[in-house]
Amino acid sequence: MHRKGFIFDLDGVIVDTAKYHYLAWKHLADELGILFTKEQNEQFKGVSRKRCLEILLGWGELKVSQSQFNSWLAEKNEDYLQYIETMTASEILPDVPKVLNFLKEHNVPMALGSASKNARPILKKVGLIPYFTSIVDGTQVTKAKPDPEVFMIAAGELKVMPQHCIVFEDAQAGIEAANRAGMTSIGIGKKEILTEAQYVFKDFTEIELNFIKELAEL
Ligand code: B16
Ligand code: MG
Repeated sequence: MHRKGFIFDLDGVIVDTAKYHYLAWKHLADELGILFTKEQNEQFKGVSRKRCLEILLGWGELKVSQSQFNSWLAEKNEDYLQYIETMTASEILPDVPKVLNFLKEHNVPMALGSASKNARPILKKVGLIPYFTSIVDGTQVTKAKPDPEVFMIAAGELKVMPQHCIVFEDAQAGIEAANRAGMTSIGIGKKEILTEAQYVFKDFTEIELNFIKELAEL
């Protein structure tokens, strides 16, 4: 059994579904007459669907019944599902397969640690299910990032100690979750935003396999 384990966030790390989340939230926001910009969408990254709607309604200063809330939540998701319906492997972010294949070839266990309840269907669409020993998604997690729960469950399923896990994340909340779990945190995105990450790369094209090899202690 390998000592090290790798955990990947989904949206913004493996695939760019943030653009689809944005379009679906924008559609609902327009319908409700609430201003919603791409900058505001940044605050939704890594945040659960329910929490996103609470934030959106807060911006619009709207107070609604539970049943209305649930119906908007469902509407947003149905819209989002239409976008992801047409996803293919071509939407896997550049050089992600390079890293996944390398780790797979060396039998290093990998997990998915995502806040999304749609993580499994997305992984299926892009053909990446076979890479992961464990898939932990929004359906299994009770405490959202920055709580470390999602990554702790993943480490447990990989049977790797948290301090021997390496997490790839694009959201501030996700980096905080990884740090709180005592894991190595690797930010994918902007250094100015992911200030708490131990390492930051713009994307996977900047990551050399030698670096992965070192992290995996191969
Ligand atoms: P869903 P990640 C997160 O996925 C997204 O970053 C976030 O924008 C989204 O609201 C959340 O999943 C919930 O997604 O509505 O599909 O359950 O980045 O943790 O992979
Ligand atoms: Mg993400």
